[in-house]
Amino acid sequence: MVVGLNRLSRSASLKRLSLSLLNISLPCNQSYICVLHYNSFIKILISVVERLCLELSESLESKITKLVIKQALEDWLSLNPSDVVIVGAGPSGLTAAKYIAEKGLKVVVFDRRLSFGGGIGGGSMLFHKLVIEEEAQDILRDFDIRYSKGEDTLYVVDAAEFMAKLAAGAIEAGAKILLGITVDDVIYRENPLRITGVAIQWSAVIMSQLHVDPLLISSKAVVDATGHDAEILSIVSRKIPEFNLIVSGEKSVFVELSEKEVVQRTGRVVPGLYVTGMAVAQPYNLPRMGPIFGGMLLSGRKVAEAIIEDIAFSEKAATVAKENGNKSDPAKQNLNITLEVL
Ligand code: 48H
Repeated sequence: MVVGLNRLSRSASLKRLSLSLLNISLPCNQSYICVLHYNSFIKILISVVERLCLELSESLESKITKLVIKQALEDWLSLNPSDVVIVGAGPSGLTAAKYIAEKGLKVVVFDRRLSFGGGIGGGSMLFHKLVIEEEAQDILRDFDIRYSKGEDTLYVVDAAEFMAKLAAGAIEAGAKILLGITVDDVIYRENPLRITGVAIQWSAVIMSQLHVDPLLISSKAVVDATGHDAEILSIVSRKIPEFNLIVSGEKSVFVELSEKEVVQRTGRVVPGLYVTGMAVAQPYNLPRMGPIFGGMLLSGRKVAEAIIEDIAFSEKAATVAKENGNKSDPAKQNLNITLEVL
């Protein structure tokens, strides 16, 4: 009997559990036949209990799901509110994201597509090269993007490396890039009038034309980096007429003028809302420039500098206002007004 039980015994504790579960007590039968019966009976019991244990313990499938949801939710909770929401992960949006994030500000970039890079991936009429002017060479170096010398002051980059390294640079600086998310509206406040965040929706929901309410992300600054359509500016122009924002559209190609003017006009459009990249052409009726991307990089860096300065100023003003706490002082009142308008 003892020998028989030992031979079947895969795990003493499992066996005990099997027996106790079914409330079975071993009869004191010394016969070999009885041992054989016990043998098969206990084997079945063990396999039942093992199965039960397996089902009760956490499966790999459920662990995977738990990990994904838990960590995604942690990210989502931490990015609301954000310091800066950038709409569009094209060259201008990614450049802005890196320079803002490396100052320690919380930056999230939303792109409606499942990839970053915007118009870069298509290269120049699908040829995988893009041209960058000398003025933007230091930005290429900041992102560790390799380039080859072209003619005069023009350099050439490889499209795939360009988009991958812009995104890697932004991510390494601390920006969060979330793909497959469309910004389909803004949040605003009155008195003073300003943009205070965005409404977001899964692109898949929008594509399926289901009626699903969006979620809302608050931020100190929103950047329209949506390219040719300047989607966020168009929404604001259409839905909040109090801003008097006119989006007149871009003009036909004029490379030199466009590259210069896009950078010059980059910056704050209305309180809380900034524009960078190709979207700059829309409100200022500027020409487009074809496959030359230096202006996009310079514009991204410029909008970053403007936002960093504005946020630093408003934080400083808030500290001063708090420290003094004296609203009757006209100088401090001015400071408060400036703070609210930024
Ligand atoms: C979420 C959105 C939404 C939205 C759009 O077009 P992009 O590459 O933008 P830029 O300005 O950084 O670069 C422009 C450049 O690529 C270009 O087109 C040039 C230089 N053209 C010259 C010419 O003459 O043609 O990227 C914009 C990104 C895209 O990835 C969109 O998917 C995304 O924004 N996007 N994401 N919510 N509402 N709208």
